[in-house]
Amino acid sequence: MPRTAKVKTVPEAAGPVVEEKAAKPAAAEKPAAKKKATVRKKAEPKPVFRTGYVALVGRPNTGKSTLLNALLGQKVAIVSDKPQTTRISILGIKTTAKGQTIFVDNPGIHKPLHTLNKRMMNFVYSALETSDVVCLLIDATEKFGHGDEYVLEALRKVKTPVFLLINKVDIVRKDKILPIIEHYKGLFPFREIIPISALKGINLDVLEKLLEELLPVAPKLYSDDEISDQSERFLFAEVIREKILKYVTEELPFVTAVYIESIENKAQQDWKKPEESRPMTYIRASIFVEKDNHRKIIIGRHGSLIKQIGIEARQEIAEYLGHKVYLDLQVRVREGWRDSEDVLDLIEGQKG
Ligand SMILES: Nc1nc2c(ncn2[C@@H]2O[C@H](COP(=O)(O)OP(=O)(O)OP(=O)(O)O)[C@@H](O)[C@H]2O)c(=O)[nH]1
Ligand SMILES: [Mg+2]
Repeated sequence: MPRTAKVKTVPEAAGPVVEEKAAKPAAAEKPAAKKKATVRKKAEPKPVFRTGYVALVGRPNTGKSTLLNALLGQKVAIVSDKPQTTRISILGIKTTAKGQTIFVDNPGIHKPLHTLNKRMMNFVYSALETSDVVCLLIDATEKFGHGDEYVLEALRKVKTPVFLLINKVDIVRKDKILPIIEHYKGLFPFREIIPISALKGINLDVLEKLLEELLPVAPKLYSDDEISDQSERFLFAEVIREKILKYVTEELPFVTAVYIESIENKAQQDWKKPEESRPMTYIRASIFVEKDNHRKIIIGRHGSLIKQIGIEARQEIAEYLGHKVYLDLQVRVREGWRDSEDVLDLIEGQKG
């Protein structure tokens, strides 16, 4: 009697499945040790890949752009201590073996007075509508006020999960955090409430893990080396604006815009070794302000401020490009540019 094939099944956790091949009739019986056995690899669950959009929203100055940079481990968005720094939403793309999280850094939510601000708010509303998860950032050092009510109102229509991120916990006493959590719990059905510090990297690993779990199973939308959706031209304009914001106060941060007129890559001749030439980028940029006294402030005494802004912006752009940069800055008065669709189109158009 031929022996029938015998398939030994073992519980998955016990190890690989061993399948014996059909044995030959008894006449040709061989010692058991010589029987051929095929060892199959244990069936592993197919890894799931998750891809989705996470909107970072909140009042101005709550640390959205700082968080974006911290999550990516690289500066893609400019940061300043003045409100309304971010004017156009930008993407920060993080790709790992498990998924691709596309963070959307947005302008701060505020009541818009100019066309510029209305456009800024449109970026926020469209991010709220299209994201898979929304992260609302609040500043743990600030008291709850009308601005926060306005933000929560904007979130009422959101159908996706909303996380509350209580930022800047590195500079508040621990006993201040629990009352904030309790207060916000009563105001909105947040999916998660996480105290974080974007600046010091506190709890960002927890945040990332919870976010990734909520993203839909989907293939990546951007290649592994893509980290942002902004053009170099826009990035350079933003770097210049960041340096301006560092030095100006009052209405100046709000009335300043930067437009890159041209970027030219040229080779610079080395007079000692004329056969060798080094790359050099020439950037011409216009700084728009609304009044002549704004122009005077940005230029500074004997041109000292514009010089300092130029030095810092040039250094950062040169570091980014990895070669020398020549930066030509001109301050121009464009009265009422914040309500000029043409100027706003020009500035937005730089993003590419
Ligand atoms: N101490 C502390 N400061 C922070 C933290 N996160 C951000 N900041 C500071 O808060 C200020 C505002 O940061 P931004 O990242 O520009 O804030 P934002 O929300 O993007 O602001 P807008 O673009 O104007 O809406 C900067 O001075 C940051 O250095 C934090 O976790 N701790
Ligand atoms: Mg910002």
